[in-house]
Formats: sequence, structure tokens, C-alpha cells
Amino acid sequence: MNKTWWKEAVIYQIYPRSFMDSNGDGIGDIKGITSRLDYLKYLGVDVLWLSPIYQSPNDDNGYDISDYQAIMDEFGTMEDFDEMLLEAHKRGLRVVMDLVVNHTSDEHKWFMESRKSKDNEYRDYYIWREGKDAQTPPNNWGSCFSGSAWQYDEQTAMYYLHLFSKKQPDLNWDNETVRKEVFDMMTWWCDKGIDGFRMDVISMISKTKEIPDGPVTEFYGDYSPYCIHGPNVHRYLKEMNEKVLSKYDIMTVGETPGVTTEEAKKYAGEDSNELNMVFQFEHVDNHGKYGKWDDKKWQLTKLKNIFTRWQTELYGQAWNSLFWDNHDQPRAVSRFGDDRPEFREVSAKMLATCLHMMQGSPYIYQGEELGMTNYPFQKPEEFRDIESVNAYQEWCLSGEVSHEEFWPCIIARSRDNARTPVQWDASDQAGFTTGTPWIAVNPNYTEINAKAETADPNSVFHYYKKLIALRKENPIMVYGKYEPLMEDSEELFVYTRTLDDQKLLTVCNFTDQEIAFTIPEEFVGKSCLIANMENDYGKKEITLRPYEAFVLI
Ligand code: TEU
Ligand code: CA
Repeated sequence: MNKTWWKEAVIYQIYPRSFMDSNGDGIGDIKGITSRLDYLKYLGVDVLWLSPIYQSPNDDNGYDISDYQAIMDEFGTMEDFDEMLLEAHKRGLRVVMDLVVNHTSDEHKWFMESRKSKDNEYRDYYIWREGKDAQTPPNNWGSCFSGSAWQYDEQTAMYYLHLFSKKQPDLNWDNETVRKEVFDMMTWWCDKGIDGFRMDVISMISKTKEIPDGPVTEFYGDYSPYCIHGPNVHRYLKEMNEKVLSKYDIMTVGETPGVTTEEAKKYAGEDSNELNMVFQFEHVDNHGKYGKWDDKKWQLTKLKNIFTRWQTELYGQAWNSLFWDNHDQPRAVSRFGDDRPEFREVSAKMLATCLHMMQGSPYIYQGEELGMTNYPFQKPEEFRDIESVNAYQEWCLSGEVSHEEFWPCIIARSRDNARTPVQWDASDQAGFTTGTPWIAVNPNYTEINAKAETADPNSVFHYYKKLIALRKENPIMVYGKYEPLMEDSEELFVYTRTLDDQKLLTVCNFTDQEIAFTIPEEFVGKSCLIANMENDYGKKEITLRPYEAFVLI
């Protein structure tokens, strides 16, 4: 397997809007990122992935781009960006941008032109179809943000496709001029010296020509069979690789909702000439009675099986990306761990151990290294995210489900859980802003914040720092072969990694119970690489405390 920097990297995701505000307007910005680069260097991460910072009306907080080569007004200027990039590179930090090219904003000049007339030169940049009439779209597909995936446009009495909000019209990738525009823009950013791209819903860029109704799920038809892993997606990505990606020493990670291990080997195969790795979502897509809106926890054997499949089926053929959360997911310790005060820190460290000892490049979402938790939402007016606002409307205000029934489900999964400001210290607004934050700061910032944790060697922060440092010193963490143990256990996640004649054992107790554990013979007497609490790992029979995690090598 060829060794490369992005296989050995730990990537830190920044959601700029909530990371650090430098000018007191309550909105995070690029100068704010620059002011925190030393903190990120101290943590030890290698790459920063910035969620979109381009010009945008912020219908979907920057994932609706109106100018790919200008910086969002609220985030600052291109000079601010150039300074941040230079300062990051000075510290040996690489910067990966978020490439959102499945769709643009409806305020992008391409769409403003496209909607003007049926023969406009930009018409075919987007996906326009006749409906049955002004009230009946071309088919039953639903948008990810509720409602139909088709928006009627009076000017030309036709519908345009938007798999996300109606202000996010899907681009027509079958149009080679669109592909050229995108590749030219990517080249422009690479020539500025960025270090790669995270590619938003890149598995959706090729749609089938035929657009039949999809199987009905909650309220609308499912577009997936016609819009995910479409007929030309790999052809377009090979073209992107040949015309842009292959010309630079950059990293690429595709966000590929719906991807399977088989499909992932096409997107991110060692010799696919497409992308370096992909995000898979099986471990975060445990849908329930209201689709994604569900507060149930995973049955551990099912969760372990997902990770084991990805670890074993990609090994030696494609590269895994590892994450517990991001800006679209609830906070890891609340969802997969236990955010009750007595267990929050130890379970956050257990989750970090479980993920960082697996094969693949680990991603840390801003605040995860602090053990930040979900937000205690009390009422729907506190939501800022279009997905949550629309879902509450579609499920509750429509009368479909009672507030009492739906509320625990939506607050468990709302993307706003991850979008509350990073908690820097115990001062007003957690040191995020001197103004009023665009979204409320989690009231637990007085106990959970970077200032307290960087000063405490036993903090979640220092545990992440140690895990990141271990990766630099132990190639087995990067390149070792994963093998599961105790697959039937509903309490323990246990696996080994093997590289040449070296072997490590990872043991994680996912419960708040004490569990008896027998150290496998070959590991008795081995040294402890890391543990989230004190225990005598030299003995054969030990008792694991709640959320105890340790690694022997
Ligand atoms: O997310 C794509 C995506 O699949 C999301 O709808 C995700 O599955 C869902 O939010 C989980 O609840 C990407 C970006 O990460 C997201 O922030 C954007 O809203 C979306 O694309 C549209 O650009
Ligand atoms: Ca600001």
C-alpha cells in the first residue's frame, strides 16, 4: 500500500460560522480562524477542513454558493483568507476547502441567467422539466429539506430540481460546459495553494435521464435510485481527476451519502483515479419511525458490524475516513457516548479511542476534542438550521405527529446540536464573540471549554492530543490490518490491528456497567499504549469500569 500524507493525517473540521468571531457581529469568521491556529497546532492536527466560506445568501449556511471565487461577506475578505492560508502553512497545517458543486445558490449568476428564458445560454446549466401543471411537479421526489424536490418557476412556467432547499438548484453535470466551469474554478483555488477538497454530496452529481416517481418514504418519493451513484458519476470524477486533481499534491474526500463498500472502492480505490477517500454514513443513518428524526441508540453489535465491514472490505483496496460527528450530526458524546456529568468525559475519551485506533484517516469535528455535548433545546424557535425548521413544520405543525411525540426525536438529531459556538473559555458567550451569537452558546460552557481543558492534563482535550501524537509514533495505527474480536458482545467493542510482527488490542466498554474481561493470552503482560482510566492491565482477568477504554501493544 503506498504511503501518503493524507493517510497519516488527522483532519479537523471547522464550521466557520460557529468557530470564532473576531469582529463582534456574533458570526464566526476567517480572522477568527487565524486567531485560533496555535490552538489547533497545539492539539496536533495536520489538516483543517473548512465548511464553505464562499459568497452565499446562507439559506443553508454557506452550502448555497452564489460566487465560488469570492469570500462570504460575513466571513471577511479574500485578503483575510490569503492571510489565514499563509499562517496555517507556516504552522505546517494544510487547508482543505468544501467543494459544493452538486448545486449552487439560486442567487448565483448562472441560475439568475438560466431562469430568464428557455433559450438562455445558461438554461442547460440546471435541470429544468415540464410539470403536469403549475401545481403538479414532474414527479414525486422529495427534497432533503422537506417538500417537493421541484420548484415551479413562473418566468418560463417550468420546474427546476433542488434535492436540498429551493434556493439550492441542482447543476446539470451532463453539460460539459458546467464541468469545465467547475474544473476551472477548482484549478483557480488549487493555484492559490489550498491542499484539497471535501466534496459535498458528490455521489449525487449524475442523474438518470429518465425521472420516474420514486418509492414513497415519509411524505414524498425517494430520488436516490435516480440521483445517487448515477450513470456518469465515475466518468465525471475521473475527468475531474485528470483535468485538476492529478496536477496537485492535494487530498480529496467525497461526501457520498448512500455509498456501499463496493461503491466506495470505485470512488476511492487505490487505482480508481477519482478520490482519495469517501465519507460513508451507515453508522449515522439509523433511521426510525420519523426517518432520521429518532432518539434511539444503536444496538452495539449492529454498530460494530458496520465498522467491521468497512474496515475489512476496504483494507488494501481503498481508504477509510473515520468520524463520529460533523456539522450535520448531533454531538458524538451525546449520541454514541453518555453525556450525563459523571460519564461525559470518560465516554468521550472511550469514543476517541475506539475511532482513532481503527484503520483510516480520523476526522475531529470542532468541539469534539472538548467533549462538547448536544444543546438543551426547549422550543422550535431556537432552531437555526433549515433542515430542522422545515422538518418541524412538515411533521409537527402539519398535525402529522404531536409535539410531545416528535420533540425528543428532532432535538436528538438536529444539526444545530453541532452548530452552537465552540466553547473557548468561561467568559461571556464562551469567548466565542463579544456580541450576540447567531445561535445560542450551550449553557454548559462554564464547565466545558478549551481554556479549562488545555490547562488540565486529564481533560478530553489532552486525551485527543495524546491519541494524535501516538498516530505519529505508531505506523500500526495507520497501516495495521483490523480484525474484530467478541463480535457478539453487546457491551464491548474489541478489535486488533496487525502490522508486520506488531499487534495492538483495543478494548472499549460502551456501557455504564462494570464488565469482567479476560485479556487474550497473546496480550497478557503487553504494555498499555493509552487508557482513559487507571487499571492493572498486566493481569489476565480484569474488571472494566463504565466506559473504560484501553489499548495494549
Ligand atoms: O449534506 C448532505 C446530506 O446528505 C445531508 O442532507 C445529511 O445527510 C443530512 O443533513 C443528515 O441529517 C451536505 C452538507 O454536509 C450539508 O450541510 C448540506 O446541507 C447539504 O449537503 C446540501 O449542501
Ligand atoms: Ca464575525
